[in-house]
Amino acid sequence: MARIILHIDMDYFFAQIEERENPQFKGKPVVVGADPKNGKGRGVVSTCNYLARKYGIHSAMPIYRAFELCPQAIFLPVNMELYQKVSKQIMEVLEKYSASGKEVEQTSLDEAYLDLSDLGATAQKADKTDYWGKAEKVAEKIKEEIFEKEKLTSTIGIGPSKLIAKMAAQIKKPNGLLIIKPNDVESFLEPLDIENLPGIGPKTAEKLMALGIDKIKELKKLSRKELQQFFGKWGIDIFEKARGVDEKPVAAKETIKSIGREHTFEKDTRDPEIIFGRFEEIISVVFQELLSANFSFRTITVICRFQDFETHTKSKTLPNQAQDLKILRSEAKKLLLRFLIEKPKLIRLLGVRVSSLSPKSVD
Ligand code: TTP
Ligand code: MG
Ligand code: MG
Repeated sequence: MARIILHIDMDYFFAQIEERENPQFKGKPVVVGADPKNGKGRGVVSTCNYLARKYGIHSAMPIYRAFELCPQAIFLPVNMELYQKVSKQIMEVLEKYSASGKEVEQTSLDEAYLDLSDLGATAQKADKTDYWGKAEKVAEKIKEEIFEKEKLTSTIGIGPSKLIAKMAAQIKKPNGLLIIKPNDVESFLEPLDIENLPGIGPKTAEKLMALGIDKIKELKKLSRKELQQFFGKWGIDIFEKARGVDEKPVAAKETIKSIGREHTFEKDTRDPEIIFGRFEEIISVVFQELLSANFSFRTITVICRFQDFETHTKSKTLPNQAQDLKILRSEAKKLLLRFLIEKPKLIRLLGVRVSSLSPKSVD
């Protein structure tokens, strides 16, 4: 029987919380991130509201650029403590909707998957009516409850896999809800742009466009072998995703094996300021997620993909469990430095992962 997977992602999360806290911002462009310092600021945009997006502002854009595009926007610093608290409260709502409280997989501060397959099992026994319709009702209730409790809007996608659920949510933003049943997967995917497929970023898209491929329908004309020749093992992943194939289970908190974050640079780079600036951000996001999940780690892994897609990882395992940002930062940096020294190539993607996790005991 098909699984029923729900994906929820909060709308313009940090910025929406700021709007809620400051009703006077309603109707104005709001940008959360580094201080723009009148156009001289360093650092990047964390996120912005949809009004600011109309000016072309988006996450990860240099803050000075956001200032150029819309100097009259309201620029705010990141209040991570508040966003974490709200995130926790939202996850608590979601847990109520999972049969055992265990089927919730939180994948970032504002994002989670919920496995609702149980609904199918019980619905089938009781009546043969549409259990996808029941899932839709659950989604409506979740959106309503979060809105009532937190005064925040969210978008939900439901599908037979994590991939389809996430894509459904992504294209219905903001404040949307979209259900893709197993029989509709093909017609949902085919007309979409290749860039809608998670994992296909601007660079991969560019290569595919050069072959005249811009829609998923066309991407499906490439064989598994051809894609593998172009992109290596990753090509097989693309082949399967283009057909909606994704067997990954929803992994509840207890089974989380690692917490990690990756970033693909807009342009391949060796610029130490860009590399270390971004690296620092990745580390702090990973650490924040570790804290929200209240885990300690023992192993630190740094992932580095070079210009030519060659991808390497380096790991360090500590003698003891730790939940310490300084340790994470210094060990991760040592690993990164080794990459920089060993390979003189431009860097395309950087990632940091912590693993050998264990729940942090209260002390
Ligand atoms: P997203 O869910 O990617 O973005 P969003 O919630 O702001 O907007 P939407 O989902 O409506 O498109 O990220 C969630 C939060 O994570 C976001 O509010 C801020 C933070 N974030 C960063 O700090 N840097 C980033 O590059 C991204 C993508 C997100
Ligand atoms: Mg979001
Ligand atoms: Mg998100």
